[in-house]
Amino acid sequence: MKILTITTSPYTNQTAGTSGLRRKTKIFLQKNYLENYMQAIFNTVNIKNKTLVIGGDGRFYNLHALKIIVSMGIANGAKKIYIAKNGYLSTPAASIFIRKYQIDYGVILSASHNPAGLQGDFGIKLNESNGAPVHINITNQITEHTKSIKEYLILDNLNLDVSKLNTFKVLNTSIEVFNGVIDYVAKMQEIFDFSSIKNLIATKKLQFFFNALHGITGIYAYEIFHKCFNVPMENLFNIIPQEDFGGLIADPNPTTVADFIKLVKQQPHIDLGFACDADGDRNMVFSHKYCLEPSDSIALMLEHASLVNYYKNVVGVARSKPTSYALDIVAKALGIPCYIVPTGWKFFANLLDAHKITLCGEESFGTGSYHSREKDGIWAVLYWLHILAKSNNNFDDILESYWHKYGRVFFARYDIEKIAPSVAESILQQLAINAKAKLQHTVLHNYTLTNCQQFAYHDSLTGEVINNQGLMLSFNHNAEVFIRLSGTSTEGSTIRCYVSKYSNNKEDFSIDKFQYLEKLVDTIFSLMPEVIKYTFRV
Ligand code: VG1
Ligand code: CO
Repeated sequence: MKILTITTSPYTNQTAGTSGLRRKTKIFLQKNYLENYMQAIFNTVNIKNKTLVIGGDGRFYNLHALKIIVSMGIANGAKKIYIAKNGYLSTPAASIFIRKYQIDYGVILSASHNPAGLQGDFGIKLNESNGAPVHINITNQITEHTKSIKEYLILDNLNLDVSKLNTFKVLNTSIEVFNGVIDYVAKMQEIFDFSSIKNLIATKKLQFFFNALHGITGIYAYEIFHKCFNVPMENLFNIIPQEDFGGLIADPNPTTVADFIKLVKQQPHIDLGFACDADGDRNMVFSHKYCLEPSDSIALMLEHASLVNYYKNVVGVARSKPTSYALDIVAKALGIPCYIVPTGWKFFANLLDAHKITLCGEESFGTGSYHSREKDGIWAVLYWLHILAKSNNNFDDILESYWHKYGRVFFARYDIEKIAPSVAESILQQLAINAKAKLQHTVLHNYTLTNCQQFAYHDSLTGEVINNQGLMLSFNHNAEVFIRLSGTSTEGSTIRCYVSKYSNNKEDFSIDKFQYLEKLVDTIFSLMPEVIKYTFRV
């Protein structure tokens, strides 16, 4: 077996976004595109004598990419490479595995909730030894390396079968094909009371449908929901991972899984529906009556944390800036600090490492905790099942009594997609100018703009200041809007517009959120009239 040094030339578009390098699959299929990026990673983090774990969400190109990366890892002198069987490893399971076995780096092959297949997207995420996405400084160094890359190292003709558990050695590198489910399930058993949940289901106090949308969570759902809790197979949907997610959009939100929500509503014996995204770090929870707002989910997890032994002592909580301030309200009532960070899980990871927080979440259907350094979809489902097993109330009662106690923060996100990047920039610049001109004036519908400023994050741990993370607009009537550019889109730019308004009037609680927010949405869009033609609500 020979190590080859292959001459290459740089690509100019290898800058990672919110969560790794995400591009159209066809871009990744260009000559040496993947190899260049991986060598830039290995040049930055120097994998020689280090350990690496690799796996992904099962999308198209995963196995091919996995073989290239393992061949390059060996050629670059890795001490040991752990490969998930069939290449199947969820993002949170990767994080838990890295932490458990003190592995130096993790490569996760996924573009998360983005569509898969030849016409879809592919992506690479790099995590470090704490299990979290690598620090921005490392990502920036990798990008710098991609600009001047001239050659890469690769082992010629590696014979690799990842369909069976196995250990063997290639040159100086040990290879272990491992089961990507076992350690994850063990972690969940450590946190949650499996026998209470099993009993909840056996006594028919709660029946649910779960939808893996043909992403990676099916393999975890089968092991936990079916094998540990005896949930019938017919309650588990799309649990076989498929390269194109069976044509589904593996991004659970009320719009994309509308058919699944309809299906659950047609079954009187089914109480709840759950779904996860392709790489298993997002979750969605709904009943016949309500779709749980992720901003409420994290607030409720905090409120009921005392029901979970593992979370008896919550030291603090955190949310991303776009997420509604429902969490702040509960944290304040409990006397617990609440941190507000920019979008992207790496910011939570720093706070988790420093033991400043125990639970954290974002509006984009992601919640997580100290147990991992990534958000965790199946964990969130289990958290809800555990709460329901330990409490005397059903899901709707829990949600309604929480609104009655604290008030409800109505929240919605509007995505303005596929805009030419220069147009998106100019829309945001113009918005800032329009907003400044309207400051302290009524904009529309009795909404007065009371404050407008860029969100800057002051990292209390490192002293770093990260500027320009989005535009914050405050209005009277307890209304807020936050606007930023997405860092995960692969087709033009996406502007995300997050709208929220608080009410403690009980009569309001049952109103549809889009109806409740309609006038506020009109108001904000009157400050950026160009976007109306693109808008998509989540
Ligand atoms: C989106 C979400 C963000 C999330 C990120 C990664 O980023 O808004 O909350 O952390 O995706 O999630 P952006 O930059 O497009 O808004 V995932 O499930 O891709 O790993
Ligand atoms: Co994801």
